[in-house]
Amino acid sequence: MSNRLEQKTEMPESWGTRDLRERRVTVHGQALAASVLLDLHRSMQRIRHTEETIARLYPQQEMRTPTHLGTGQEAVAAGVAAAVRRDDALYSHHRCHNHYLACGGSVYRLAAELYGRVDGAARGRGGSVHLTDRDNGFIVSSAILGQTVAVATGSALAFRMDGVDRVAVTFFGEATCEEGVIYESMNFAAINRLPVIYVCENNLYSTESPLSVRQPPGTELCARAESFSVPAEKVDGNDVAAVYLAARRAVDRARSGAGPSFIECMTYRWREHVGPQFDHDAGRTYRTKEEFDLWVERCPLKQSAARLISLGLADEREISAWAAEIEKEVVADFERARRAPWPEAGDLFDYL
Ligand SMILES: Cc1ncc(C[n+]2csc(CCOP(=O)(O)OP(=O)(O)O)c2C)c(N)n1
Ligand SMILES: [Mg+2]
Repeated sequence: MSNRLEQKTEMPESWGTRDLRERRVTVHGQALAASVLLDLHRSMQRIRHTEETIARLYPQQEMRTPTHLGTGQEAVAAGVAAAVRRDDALYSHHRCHNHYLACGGSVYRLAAELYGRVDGAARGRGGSVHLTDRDNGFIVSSAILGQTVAVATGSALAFRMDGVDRVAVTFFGEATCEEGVIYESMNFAAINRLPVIYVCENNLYSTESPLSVRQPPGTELCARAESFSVPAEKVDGNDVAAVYLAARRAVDRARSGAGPSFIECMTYRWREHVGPQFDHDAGRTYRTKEEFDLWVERCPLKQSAARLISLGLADEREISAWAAEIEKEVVADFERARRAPWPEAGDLFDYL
């Protein structure tokens, strides 16, 4: 069975002609179908517009859940989710909307979860950090750092014991590399050649603490993974095609029985750690405006759009039209979710 992108059968008509989509292009020395780049871009647009809609509506105080937005980090989720199959198992952490959406999670069910409604991804009981969409392979996210690293490793062990060729993927922030559980997990996965992929989103900060106060100078997280004989790759986490290609290599390795991989994606969170504001608007100075501006300049969507244009796969007008179409759908989903019913009080103890 092919990966998520190659599995797709329907192609929206507004999204390039069949001839265009089937054209082969070369990116980072690899031949790819144009459809892959187009779909990766659309996936990031869907994430971006959903997160921006949350940021706009959050101050209305109707989403009563702490919310960690992933604006600026879309390429990691989109690139990795596209490289796996729908029957693989993906796990995430507190900054999970991007991963849930990239797996194909419904915007409406995410919005309903944030509003605490019964149609929410976790029936309105979990809030922003506890999403699930098993039909799309998004098993669960958890706010306890490192927890899903161990659980994903256990999933990979189950796949091995069942003799199936499924793979497990776990996303985590670089602060999880300061916890013991990841090293126990990688060690166990390496010894047992488990089909698990550790995806580290290195956005340089853990809440408001920079790497310099958390890791010794010269730390290379890939070297730590390699010390357990886990093949590791550091990629530009704002380049969606680079992430996709690295994830595909790791997935091929896992599925062929060659064991775990570690991918470190260098990226940056645009908004505050938790909540919709920008740090400098809130008067916080733990990051400089210059650093922020530099990373905004490296926007994953901007880079991807420039690539589509330079390869002749789309022009600016088309890309804006796709964005407008997606935004309209997202806004409609949020409006519908806001009007959805609350869970019944009598059901409170169900599903425990
Ligand atoms: C075991 C554990 N310790 C501490 C926390 C509190 N906490 C929540 S998010 C966070 C920062 C995590 O940083 P990182 O893993 O780099 O992810 P990012 O927020 O940058 O995406 C911390 C310390 C927690 N949720 N779980
Ligand atoms: Mg971080």
